[in-house]
Amino acid sequence: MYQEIMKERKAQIESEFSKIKSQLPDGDFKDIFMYPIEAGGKRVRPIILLETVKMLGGNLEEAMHFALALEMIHTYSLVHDDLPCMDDDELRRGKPTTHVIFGEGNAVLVGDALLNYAPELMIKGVKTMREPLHGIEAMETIMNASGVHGMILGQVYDIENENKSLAIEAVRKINALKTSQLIEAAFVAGGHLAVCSAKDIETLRSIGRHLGISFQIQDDILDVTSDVEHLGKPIGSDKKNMKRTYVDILGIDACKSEVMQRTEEAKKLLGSLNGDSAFLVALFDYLASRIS
Ligand code: GRG
Repeated sequence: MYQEIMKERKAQIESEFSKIKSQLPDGDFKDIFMYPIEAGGKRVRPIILLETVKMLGGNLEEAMHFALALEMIHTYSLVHDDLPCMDDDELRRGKPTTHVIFGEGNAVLVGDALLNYAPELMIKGVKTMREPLHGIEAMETIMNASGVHGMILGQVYDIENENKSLAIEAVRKINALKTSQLIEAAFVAGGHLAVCSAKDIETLRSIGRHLGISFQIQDDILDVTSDVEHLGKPIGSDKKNMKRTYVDILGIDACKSEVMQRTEEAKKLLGSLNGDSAFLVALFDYLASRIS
């Protein structure tokens, strides 16, 4: 059941991206722009947003604009993060990175274009909504989470601290911004779109925080235990980029146990919300044991 819904949601998201592609101006940039999106990815953030909306009884058609926008912002961050001036990585989502195929200039522009397309898409969504204010709140959530108070700030701290021997608190602070913010935004934006109460929004934020932190811890674990075929990106990249990780500081066993604890806490909080949470519970379990 979980696998089927996951497959169905991914297929829906891919099909919406194909529609977007068909509306782009003809020319080489159309394929360049779509390259990192079409390279694949788990689509975790848009699926969380859509399934949160579904669980809380919101409108899935309206939510799709926001889900696609979130995936575009996430994808831009990966394209820019892989650039030679940042992490300088050559493989992502199992394919050569955008700058490797199309050059650095194009990779910068693809990232810029994805980041610009996201609010264009959300504004289009808001205009069709019966209750546009909730759409604006969802959009505000996503844009704040990815900006100077969120993911970009996390990336700034990450660059500042490369090559430094950080304490666990600093690693937590960087990752709470760099990774957790977009995952939290998926839950909170979903909550706004489903018009839920302020109390439920805070519960969704806490769920997102637990899941976002455990997502990054799991990423750090996989960076030392997995392989390039499963991950679709080089392993050991944190060491190459001289970054302190949860695994360096806490060790693998403590990391695994924190992933489990946070996943259980997120499931407990989910249970306090109204609606059928079966799919999200299964998704949380998958994320805690993912191998890619
Ligand atoms: C360049 C502004 C800017 C930000 C970059 C997100 C990020 C900040 C860098 C990407 C590198 C990294 C390890 C980020 C941590 C978040 C993370 C684990 C991203 C990978 O997300 P997945 O596993 O990737 O969902 P797919 O490919 O499945 O979408």
